[in-house]
Amino acid sequence: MHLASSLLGSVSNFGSPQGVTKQDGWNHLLWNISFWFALPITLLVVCLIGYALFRYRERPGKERVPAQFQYHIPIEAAYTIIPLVVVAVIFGFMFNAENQQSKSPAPAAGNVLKITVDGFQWGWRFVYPNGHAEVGTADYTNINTNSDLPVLYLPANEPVQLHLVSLDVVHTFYVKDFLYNRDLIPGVDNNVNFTVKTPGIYQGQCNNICGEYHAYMRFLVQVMPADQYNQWYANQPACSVTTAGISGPPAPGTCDSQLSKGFQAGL
Ligand SMILES: [Cu+2]
Repeated sequence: MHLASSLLGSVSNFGSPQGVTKQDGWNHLLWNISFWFALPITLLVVCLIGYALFRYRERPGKERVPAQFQYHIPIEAAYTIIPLVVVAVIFGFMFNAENQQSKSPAPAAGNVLKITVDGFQWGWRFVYPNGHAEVGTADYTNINTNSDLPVLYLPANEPVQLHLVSLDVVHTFYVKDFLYNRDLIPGVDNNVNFTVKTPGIYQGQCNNICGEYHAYMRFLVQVMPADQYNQWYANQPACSVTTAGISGPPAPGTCDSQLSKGFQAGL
């Protein structure tokens, strides 16, 4: 029953997750628009291939060289201009979706929760405003368990800003249900702003091949109602560290180093 309903859900979204943030509507729209462009083009191409395969199949006793044409200007113009227009239109929607998604929360949104996300080979560290850190390194022996992944705890229905910092190579913060990802690039300040509407546990992962154990660079996002989140946060002492994973935690830094970019993973 659950499988059937989730299958139905993904069919009605053309295979996309539903999305759980306030900002993902633009990406959802982009996905749907791309689908409606792709559908007729796919049908046209498949039908033409099918027609050519059938109409010009080899038949015994019918050996002939097909008629030879070249320089058919109207056809060449059409198959150049139409794809350019399609790509330009989709690019416009993509440009808009990215701009909308990247907009910072309006100043009126008040106190935005700011969390620093450090990515390193191969794990994550989430640092909260009081210096509390959730750190996890890959469990190189088991890719199938979620029980020892680092967890990013977030309040639902409150604006959140993640400051994405790479401690070594390029990584990508990707949560499928947010319909979004953004790179962590050494030396580049990347921020991502969103408000998650639906409490729940979501899977995240690095989405950029970043070395031998890239595939193990996973994390969880646990989104809680605001009061539950506040209770959790109140129980995290300033500068405390919670670790996950089995390959040993990064060397504990001072609170200042935890809050700075210079933190070394120490693996
Ligand atoms: Cu990575």
